[in-house]
Order: sequence, then C-alpha cells, then structure tokens
Amino acid sequence: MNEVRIGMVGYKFMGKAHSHAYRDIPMFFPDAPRPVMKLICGRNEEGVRRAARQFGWEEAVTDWRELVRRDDIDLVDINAPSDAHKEIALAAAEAGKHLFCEKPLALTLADARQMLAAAEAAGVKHMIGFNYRFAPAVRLAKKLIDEGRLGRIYHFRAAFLQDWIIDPDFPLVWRLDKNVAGSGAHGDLGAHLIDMARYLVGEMTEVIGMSETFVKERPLPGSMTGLSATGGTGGAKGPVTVDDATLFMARFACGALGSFEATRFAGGHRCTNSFEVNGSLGSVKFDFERMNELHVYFAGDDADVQGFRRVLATDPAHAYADAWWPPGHTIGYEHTFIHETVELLEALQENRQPVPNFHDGVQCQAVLEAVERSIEQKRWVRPDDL
Ligand code: SOE
Repeated sequence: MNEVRIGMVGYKFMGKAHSHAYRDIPMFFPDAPRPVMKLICGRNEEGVRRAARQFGWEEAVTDWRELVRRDDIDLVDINAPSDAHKEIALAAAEAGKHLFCEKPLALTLADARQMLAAAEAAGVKHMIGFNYRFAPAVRLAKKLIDEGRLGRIYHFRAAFLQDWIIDPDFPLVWRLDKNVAGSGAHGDLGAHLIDMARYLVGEMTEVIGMSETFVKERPLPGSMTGLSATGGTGGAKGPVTVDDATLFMARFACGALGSFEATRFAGGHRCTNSFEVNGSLGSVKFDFERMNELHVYFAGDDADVQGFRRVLATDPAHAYADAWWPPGHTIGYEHTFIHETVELLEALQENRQPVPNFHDGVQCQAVLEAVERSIEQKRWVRPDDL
C-alpha cells in the first residue's frame, strides 16, 4: 500500500491537527504510505469549503454519508463532536473503510463496544486518537518502565488541568452538553489520563471518584470554534450538563495506586497534562507544557548527586528523533498527531491493527463509566464488572 486515500469528517480543532499531520508526513516520514487528502466533510458549506482550500483537501462535502459511500476512500477520519462518532463509524465500517476516530470513542461504554464489534466484524483497521502517547518524552517513560529501570511501580499520579471555562460568562459550548460530549472534563481530559495510565502502568481493577459542576448555567453561544466561543444575543442561558472537574483514585492490576484529576477550573493552567510514576528503583515526571522534557530519578545514583534530572528527549537515543531536527531542536503539540498518524499509516501498510485502537477506546470508556458509577453510588467500582 503506497498511498491511503482519506475522507475526513470535521474541520475544526482536531480536523486542522489531522490535516496538518497528513501534509507533513510525506516530507518527514517519506517511507510511510502517502496520505491522499481526498475529501473533507462538514455541516457548514462555506466553512468546509474554506477549510478544504486552507488545509489542502481535494474536495468538500456537507453530508458524511456521501463520503462514506465513495469508492475512492480507504480511511474515514472522524473528528466530529463525540455524539456523531458512533453513527459515522458504524456506517464507514459497513462500507469497508478503515477507521480513525478522535477520543473519547463514544458517549457510552455500550456504544464504544458496538463500534469495536462493528470494526471487527467488517475486518477493518481502527485507531483512536490518544495523541499524547506519541510525545518522545512519553515514549522514553514507557521504555524505562518496560525495561524495569524504575523497578516495581508503586504510584501513578496524573493531572490534566485547564482553565478555559473558568469565567462563568463563557458560553455554553458543545463540550458542556452531555448529549453531545458524553461528559465534561472527565471524558475530554480524564480520558487522556486514563489512556496514559493504561499505556504506562496497565489496567485498573477498581476506581472511586468525585466530581463537581461549579457553574451550573451559562449564556447560550453565538458562534464557536475549537475552544473559543462568543456569547449569543439576548442574554439567554442554558444548563451545563457535564462535570467541570472529576477526580478519582484507582488500583492497578500490577499493585500500583493511582490518582487522577481532570479539571477546567485550574486557574493559570492552560494545558497542564502531567503525570508522575514512582517505582522501587526510580521515578519519572512529565508535563505536556514542557513536552520535550522528562524528569528522571534513579535511586541507584551516587548519594551526592541524588535527585531528578531533566532529560531533553530530542537526542538520537529518543523516539522519532531521526525524523526531526538536530539534538535540542524541540518539537511541539502538532508533532504528536504526526507520529500518531504515521503509526496508523504504517499499520495499514503492514496489515496490522494500529495502537492505540478501538480496544483501547473501549477500555478507557469502561474506566470513565466506572468512575461515573462510583460517583453516583459512592462506592468502589470495578471497570471489568461493567
Ligand atoms: C480541550 O479541553 C482539549 O482540546 C481536548 O479536547 C483535547 O483532547 C486535549 O488534548 C486538549 O484540550
């Protein structure tokens, strides 16, 4: 497979990130199959036509059914709001298209399972967009853990902190509507933490959480794009139906303990996606706002130099370094999507499932839902029991 012909649904924040990845791949990963940007789809005709021109897609359509039906599309890339994922994925799988879907996979665990089952029944490849796994510093953390260099893992401690809706007058965008988004900070940010935890430390056996919606009503939006929005006219308000913050604790199958915090109310934190792992032989610390760095501690260091050291994960020893710049010349957010998409294209070429895939999406959804149930019922819940 020398090229993959793509149809993409959605053209806002993630649509732009994915389009940019497709454009950069032939230049920086010339051995990967070439992504062909065939067709982009969005509900607003003028908006999607503009996006097609700006991002470099051959054609624009307003009905995703048209895109799914086309014979000249191999892969359907789903960037639409979360409530649209399932219907598009089921139709695309039935039409024999490979699937690439943004997180969270679906609004519910039942829907996520249905999507995985449909992809398996159709025999297509499926990938979910957990892009943070693809930062070189995260790959280094994974390598150190897998090689046993941190020893037995005791703790995974993670926080995804943002503040973009801390103003109570920020409008009621789709991410604050349960029917469209499924949940709030929990599914939007917590999903990334859960995926990171599963990637680094393994499955969770039980969870218990708490959550809060600090601002219960907000002005109805006028226009919205990405994470920005303007208030509508008339001053009408509507209810916020998702969590503003969700925190939970977990036990891992390997015996480690986990703590997780996802919030959109952490003033001053724009995109602090951070974790720390502590093991018997060492620790690692990561914060996405300094995404090229991993802080590493080894208990075996000489006593007089004990402490965390800052490793800049851009040397030839680090993942993806040979595709980019000389050591120390850092990369950014968009590169996580490029690496993620290379994994997808290579998996298609090698006729294997990409990682992470819908199975990971389902496991993540099981933890999200177990936390929600634990909050409702005020007790520990085992994701495996759902
Ligand atoms: C907004 O909270 C957001 O863009 C999420 O939707 C993304 O998944 C996350 O990576 C950054 O923040």
